[in-house]
Amino acid sequence: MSPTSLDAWKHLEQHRDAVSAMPVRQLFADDPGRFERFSIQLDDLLVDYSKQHITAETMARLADLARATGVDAARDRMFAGARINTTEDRAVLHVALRRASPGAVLVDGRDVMPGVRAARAHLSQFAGDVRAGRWTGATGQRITDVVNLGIGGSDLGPAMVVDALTPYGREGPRLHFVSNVDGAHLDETLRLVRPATTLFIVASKTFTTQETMANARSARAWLVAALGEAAVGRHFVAVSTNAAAVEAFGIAAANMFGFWDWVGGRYSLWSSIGLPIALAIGAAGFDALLAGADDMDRHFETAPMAGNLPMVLGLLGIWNTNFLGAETHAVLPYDQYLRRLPAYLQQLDMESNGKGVTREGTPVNVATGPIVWGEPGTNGQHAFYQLLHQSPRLVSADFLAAAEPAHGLPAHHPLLLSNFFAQTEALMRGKTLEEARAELAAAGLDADAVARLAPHKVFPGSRPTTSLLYRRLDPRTLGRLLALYEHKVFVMGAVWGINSFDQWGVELGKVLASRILPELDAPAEATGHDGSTNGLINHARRLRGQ
Ligand code: G6Q
Repeated sequence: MSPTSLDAWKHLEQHRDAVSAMPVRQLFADDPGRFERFSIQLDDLLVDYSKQHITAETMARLADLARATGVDAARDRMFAGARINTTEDRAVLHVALRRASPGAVLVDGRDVMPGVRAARAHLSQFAGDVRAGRWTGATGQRITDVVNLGIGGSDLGPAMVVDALTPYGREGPRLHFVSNVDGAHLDETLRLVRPATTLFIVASKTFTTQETMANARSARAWLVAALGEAAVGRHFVAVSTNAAAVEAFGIAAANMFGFWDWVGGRYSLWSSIGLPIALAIGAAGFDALLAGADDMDRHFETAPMAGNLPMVLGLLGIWNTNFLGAETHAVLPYDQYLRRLPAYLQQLDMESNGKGVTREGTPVNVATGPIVWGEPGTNGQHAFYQLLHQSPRLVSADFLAAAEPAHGLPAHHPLLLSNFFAQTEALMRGKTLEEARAELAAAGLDADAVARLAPHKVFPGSRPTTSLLYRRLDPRTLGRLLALYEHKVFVMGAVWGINSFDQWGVELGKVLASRILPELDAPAEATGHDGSTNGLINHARRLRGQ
């Protein structure tokens, strides 16, 4: 059922006009307790959403919507291992991968936890062996470089985490991530490494993905050309759920790290797909990442609605997307180490919630998953922030920063933080025409110049932002943040009543590409598609000398 037919939804629509008429700066002036009211602190992690365009009534009505759409019950079904991914008939249990507390997690009556613990032990042991030089290449040399060959969920999570935790990985091997089927990606990476000291991880849940298999075959040929066929076993390991395909590729079962169909690709960095993370920062660091995520899971499971971070952020996402009309959501880390976070969240959010029908297959009738984008601050300030400040479009944004830097140039940090705080302040406050006029007059401009320039200096303000401020970007904090975003996406999907865990849109492209591939080198021109697609294939054939 579309949520738009619920009374709770209609009440929010009625409420919107009243709230929109009140600038957020006015709401701050009227309520000295606004920051305390609309911020949540979990240990050192502060989430301040008081600059959102909301009142206490907005939050109460959003909570009504969460109750009416059964978000609590949906969450409990996920944690209990129910098959909530109905179109693929699968449980959704990435939360089991980081679970620290004892006790069974059942899927169809079978406890998955012994398998989870065994897979984690295998991964820890191997990561330790490589890092300590006990696992060497075929010539006995230490592994200095690891190349992860995977795409989508088998790339974005580990690549982002390894980058984010760079200061924790200085003693481990160098990590490289090759995802694109464009040969440039693998070619340029292979120029940086040497066969005798390089380990390849073929990371693919299905072990059938065209891009990953093409990169794996080319990497294997490169290695064999230098060290011979017998070296493959020391230089290739696999992460997959498909043991038969892994063995067919020539990787022994002992060198395969498994996971399960109840781990979705974009939720898989907590599984063996996280092997590059453990190699980079060590098994203890990977465990700390999982522990941070587990902390957030417990919070999501138990905290009351008003103080529950994923609930609050998810409901604010619904408010901004469906009631205030924000079509896009910017992720703006004031943390260079989180430069890949926007790309990671793009997949997490847009692949999960970019859906048009409810779980029952009827139209949702409202916009779903926002378009997620972003860049680290302060770079974005000198590029696209102009639009955030003055365009008639409304963009919601998350700002993130650590209070303490993880790098060796602490004198830069106040510069970074002051920009973060100034931007959220400016986006919220804006500048009225009267203020712009007064400012220009005070600068000594004549009346004509004031009248001419003032409209260009007006900022609407009330641009909704959430600020996430934590002590330090360490593995545990990163785990908390990523689980927070996973559950925020869950809450939004549950309100819309959609299946956040399938990805039929991804599958369509995979099927069509494999149909076109042989046509590029076939003897005859392509005729079986629309005029444009035939034209493109045939032009490429001519340019390639066919
Ligand atoms: C993630 C998606 C998708 C997937 C890739 C790689 O949720 O399903 O991004 O992760 O298509 O798939 P394999 O791991 O099977 O190669």
